[in-house]
Amino acid sequence: MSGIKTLGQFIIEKQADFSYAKGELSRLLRDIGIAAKIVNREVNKAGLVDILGDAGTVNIQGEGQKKLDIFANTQFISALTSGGECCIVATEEEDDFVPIDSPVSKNAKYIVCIDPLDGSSNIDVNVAVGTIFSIYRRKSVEGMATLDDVLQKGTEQVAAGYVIYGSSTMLVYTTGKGVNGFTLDPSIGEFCLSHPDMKMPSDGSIYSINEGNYVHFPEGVKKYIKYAQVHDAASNRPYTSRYIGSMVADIHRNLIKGGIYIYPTTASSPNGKLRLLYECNPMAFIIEQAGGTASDGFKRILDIEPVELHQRTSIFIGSEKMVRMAEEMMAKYTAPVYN
Ligand code: P6P
Repeated sequence: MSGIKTLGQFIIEKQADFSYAKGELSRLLRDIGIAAKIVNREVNKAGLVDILGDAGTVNIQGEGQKKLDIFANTQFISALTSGGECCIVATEEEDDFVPIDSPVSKNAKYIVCIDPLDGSSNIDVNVAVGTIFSIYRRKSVEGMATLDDVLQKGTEQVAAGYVIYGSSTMLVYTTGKGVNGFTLDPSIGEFCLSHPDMKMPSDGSIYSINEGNYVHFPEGVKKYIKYAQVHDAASNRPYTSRYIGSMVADIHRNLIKGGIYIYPTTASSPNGKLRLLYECNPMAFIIEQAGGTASDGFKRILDIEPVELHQRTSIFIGSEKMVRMAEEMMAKYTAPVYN
């Protein structure tokens, strides 16, 4: 194992960065890593076992749940329950938050918000999907944690990460001191440090947006798309359009190559489609820690005050210069609408 640094070794090593740390956050990250390996095993053999397709149920988002959505949700809640470091799980796949009411967990100090399997509609066609998670410290000091412990601004996150189940499986996370990426080595069953200190290029030439919704985009987004398509060699335009339909995969590629991912308001999603607590806040924390930026077109994502569990928001996230240009066009052509 010379030269290999596993996720577990890295977490323990970095624990020393936090004088208050007594190991709970380290164990919580370990628990998430274990569940991710179990989900990875099922994602990788989807098609060989009866885990593809629809579960025949609909989540609170009104989205048909895939069998793997349910499986992933169950695995992460189970790992967090048995790990004992989390007192509440807020997940895309449950209508309400899930109190972890075991003798050990109910006094645990951490809250986890999670999208267990983002982009799962891509599973049946073998396209990369992901898990997104966000970790907060509970605000209440005793008794059962409540929704008030969950509804915290993104600036309050103590950690955030994602797992991308793609050509290889990676776990990328931050605890507020930079971003590090770990690639799963199936031969030893460990996530191994492969992308230390990840930095997002300050500019890029990839834009990721579902242009099928163009007609209903805010005027500022339409102007940005046309800006991206102008031929101007000096500014490396026209940009390249890359949209996978899996937020984790699109943002992971843009984190490495530079780029911008935009999911604005549309006719079917007048408040934006992506969820603040377990998609936008964690991805915004990670991208900011890597040197990028994330807003709703007007306001920093991490400063948005959550008022409900499955609250949605527009998101403009990626390379600083690209997001700023898109924000300039939103300011010039689109008035902010906050319901
Ligand atoms: P659309 C997947 O459902 C997701 O939440 C993101 O991962 C993805 O980027 C987006 O929605 C795709 O949405 O409307 O373009 O299919």
